[in-house]
Amino acid sequence: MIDKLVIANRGEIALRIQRACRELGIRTVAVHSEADRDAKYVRLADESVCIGPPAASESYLNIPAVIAAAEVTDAGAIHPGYGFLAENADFAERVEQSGFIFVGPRAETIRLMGDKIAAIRAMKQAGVPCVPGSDGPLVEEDGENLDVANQIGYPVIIKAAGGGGGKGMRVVHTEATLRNAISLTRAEADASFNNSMVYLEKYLERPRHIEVQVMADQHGSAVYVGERDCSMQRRHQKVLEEAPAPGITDEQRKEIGTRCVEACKKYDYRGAGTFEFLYQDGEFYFMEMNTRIQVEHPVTEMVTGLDLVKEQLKIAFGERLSFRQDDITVRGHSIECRINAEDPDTFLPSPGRIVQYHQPGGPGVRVDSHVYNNYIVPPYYDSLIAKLIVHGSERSEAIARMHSALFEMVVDGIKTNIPLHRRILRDGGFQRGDITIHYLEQTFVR
Ligand code: MV4
Repeated sequence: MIDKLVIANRGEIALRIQRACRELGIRTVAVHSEADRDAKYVRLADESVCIGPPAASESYLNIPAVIAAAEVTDAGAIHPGYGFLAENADFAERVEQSGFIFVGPRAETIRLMGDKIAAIRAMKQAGVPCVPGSDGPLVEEDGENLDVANQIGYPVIIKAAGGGGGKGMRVVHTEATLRNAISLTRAEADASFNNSMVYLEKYLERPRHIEVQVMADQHGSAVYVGERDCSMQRRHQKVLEEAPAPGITDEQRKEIGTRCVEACKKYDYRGAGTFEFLYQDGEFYFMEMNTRIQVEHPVTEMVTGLDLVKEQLKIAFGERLSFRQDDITVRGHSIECRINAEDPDTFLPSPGRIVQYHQPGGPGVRVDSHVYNNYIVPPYYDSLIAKLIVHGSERSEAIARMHSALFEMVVDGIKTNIPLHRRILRDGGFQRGDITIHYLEQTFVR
C-alpha cells in the first residue's frame, strides 16, 4: 500500500481527495500556486509544496514541477483530480515512468479516449450505441462527404477529433453549406488541437445529456454505478446535475450500464470513468468518455452510498473492487447545485473576499467546498466555490431540500449564482424533469 500521495489539484476537489486519503491512512502532499498559499487544503495537508506562480500554466499544469514535488516528498502516487492534468496522457505516462502510481486509467487509455474518432470506433466495436455518422475521419474529397451527409440526413454536425467538451464543432443544415463548414472546422481544429481530423454525425436537435459512471479494477472487474442527468448547462458549463436521470427505467439503466461495462472489460479500463451520452426519444447515443473523476460525482455517491474517490485510490493501489454489480442499488434522488463566484445574470466571474459564509445543513445535505469566512476567491482559476448536494427519498424531496439549503446558504462579499439556482428549482420545466441541453439558454436565461 502507498503511504503518501500528491494531490495535483486545488479547491474543493483537493479537499475531497484529502478526506478520502485520511480515511485510508494515506498521508497527503498538497501542491499549490503562489495564489493558493492560504488555501484550506494546503493547511490541512500533511505536507505542501509551492510549485509556481498563480497562472495555472506555470503551476497546476507544470508537469516537471508536479513530478518534482512527488520526488522531494518521497510520495508513491499522484491523484490529478479533474481539469488541469487529469486527462493529459503525457502526464500519466511521465508519472508512471518516474516510478509513481497515477490514480487513473493507463496512459494508453487516456490517449485513446482523447481521440474522439478512435473512442467512438472503439465503443461501437464494443457494442455501445453511437450516433449515426461518418464512421471515421472525413476525407478531402467533397463528393464523398456529401454522400455521407445525404445518407445520414440533415442537420449534421462536424466535430474535431481532438475536440471535446464543446470545442471545435459546427452544425450544418444544408448541403450547400457542408463544404465550407468542414474546411472551417478543419482549420480551427488544426489551430486549436494541432489535429485537422474531423468527423460527421447526425445532429440531434433536442437531446438530454445523460452520463454513466463506471468503476473498474486492475483484475478485470467492472461495474456501472448508475447515471446522472447533466442537461442543465450553459455554454458547456454544467450548472446543476442529478442522479438518477429522471424517467430512466431500471431496465434502461441496466441495458446501457451493461454496454458500458462490457466496453470497460474489452479495453481493460481501470479506475473511475464516465460514458457521456446524448439521450433522445428513448435512445442513448455515445459522445465521448471521460477518464477522470468528475465534478458531479457526489450525486452518484449520495444515491449509492459508495465513496468513489476512495474506490479510485484502492483500485490504483491494486485492490479489487469491494462490491459487485448486484451490491449496487440506486436509492432515492440526489441533486447538485454548482455554486460559482459569478454574476447570476451575466455569468461574469466575481472573484474577491467572502466576508460572510454560512453553509447549510440538515438531513440529506452535503457541501463540498474549500471556502471559509474571509477567503479570497482568486481570479486565476474557475469560479466554482462550493457544490451543494442534497439527497431525498424521491426527486420531490430532493428539490424541497435543495430549496431549503439554498435558503440557508450565505455567501456575502462576492456575487454568486445562488439566485439562478433558486429560479431553476422553482421552474416548471425543471420540476417536470424532461428538459433538453438547450433549456437553460433558450427558455430560461433572460
Ligand atoms: C452533439 C450534439 C447534438 N448532436 N452531437 C457538445 C459537447 C460535446 N461533448 C458534444 N456536444 C454535442 N454533440 C450530436 N450528434 C449536441 C452537443 C451539445 C451538447 C452536448 C452535451 C451537453 C451540452 C451541449 C451543448 C451544446 C451542444
